Amino acid sequence: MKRVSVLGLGYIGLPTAILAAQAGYNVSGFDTNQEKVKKINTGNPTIFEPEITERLWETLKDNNFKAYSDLQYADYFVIAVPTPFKENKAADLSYVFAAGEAIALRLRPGNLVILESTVSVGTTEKLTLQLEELSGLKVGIDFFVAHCPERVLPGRVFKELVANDRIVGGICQRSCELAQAFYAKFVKGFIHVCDDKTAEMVKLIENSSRDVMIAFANQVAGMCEQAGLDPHHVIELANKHPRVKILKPTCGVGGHCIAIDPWFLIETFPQETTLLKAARIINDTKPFQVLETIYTKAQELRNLGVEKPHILTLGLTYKPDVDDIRESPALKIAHELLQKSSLFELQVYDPNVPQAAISDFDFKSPQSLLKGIAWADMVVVLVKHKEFLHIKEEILCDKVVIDSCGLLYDLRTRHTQDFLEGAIKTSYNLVRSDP
Ligand code: SAJ
Repeated sequence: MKRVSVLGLGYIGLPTAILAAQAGYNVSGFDTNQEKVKKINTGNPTIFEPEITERLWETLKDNNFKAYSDLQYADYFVIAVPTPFKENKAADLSYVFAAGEAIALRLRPGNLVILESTVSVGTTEKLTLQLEELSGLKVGIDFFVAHCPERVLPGRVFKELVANDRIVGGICQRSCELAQAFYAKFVKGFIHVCDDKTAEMVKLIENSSRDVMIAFANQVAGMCEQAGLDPHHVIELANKHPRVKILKPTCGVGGHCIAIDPWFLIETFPQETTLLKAARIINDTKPFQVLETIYTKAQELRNLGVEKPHILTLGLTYKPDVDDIRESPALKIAHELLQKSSLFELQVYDPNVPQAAISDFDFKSPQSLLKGIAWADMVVVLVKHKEFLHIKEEILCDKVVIDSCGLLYDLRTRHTQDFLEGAIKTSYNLVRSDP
């Protein structure tokens, strides 16, 4: 049985390790966080992702997977460590090279090293040089390297790890073949082969293109608001055109990918990335625009005699239906509001985020969504979690509602559909009961 060692047991590394184990590899996971290693080995996945707990339990029970705080020997090393940016937005690749250092000490002839983390163009080559220097082995002869960027969407990881096409960027032809064979055991999507730099560029432009498209949606929202139009309705109608697919405006772009990866390109290609930079600025400004609207509406309430308006914000995560609050614009907005406690009372509600995850903040939360809404003068929808789609619009009618992500539009559309379906059913009954 081939051995796989996955470096970094986070949102990508752990599901990849579990899936590889379920596909028949003997997998060891490596993470520098000993607490995490302990938890994973006792069946606590430490992250929220559909199916993860059951799958982790199964692999532990079958002895196909175990986490370690020291790197194990393997046939395949898969690097899935974070690649954040520094204060000055330059890529911080230190975790990748720390992983390279650890692998070099365990590298054996025939091994394949796969870099899954998102990196600047040219990093796979630098990693290869580091491995050669530290191990004394020769790439293409003794060992092999490929960049195979992950492309899964948090919340759908186990589906997308299997179904999505993969890009395999080998440092040489043999590296491509080996990496292709490695993924073929669990990937049903097509595995496209190219060189390492092409794979790096592909990954970075995927996320940058999404950032640019979201910036466009956010600018559409700004124009519609000025014109007194509903941006969600306008976008839905524009998308009826066969070649238009505008994304959705929200309270900003968060997470650890879309808001970061364009900077890797801006750093490397400063002259060719003016559009990317503009998109970054538009999307980073969005939470402040939402805050401005909140302040204006709170002042209007004060003018009406509501001395300290009660504000309830809905959602803290970086996007709907996940528990992840990293780089979350919603959290940023709630945190800013918390600093203004002399101006209003704040409560925050997010069904997906456990209290422990936000213990650093002094947030107050209502006992339930309905109690929170009943308490509030103003409801600010920051994230459109599934749970909020069950809100009855009537209970919001005496509140100021600031809706940054189109919840109200969805509620109305659903009500209209219910109404139409009801009307169709009624007329059907009438026809049937007509003698
Ligand atoms: N967002 C909007 N409007 C939209 C869609 C998203 O404002 O119409 C916001 C979300 O609210 C969130 C941010 O963008 O704050 C990012 O969310 P996302 O769902 O677009 O993407 P991520 O960051 O969860 O995952 C992305 C995905 N990349 C692409 O869709 C091109 C995923 O496939 C990548 O694997 C992942 O980045 C990654 O790890 O790079």
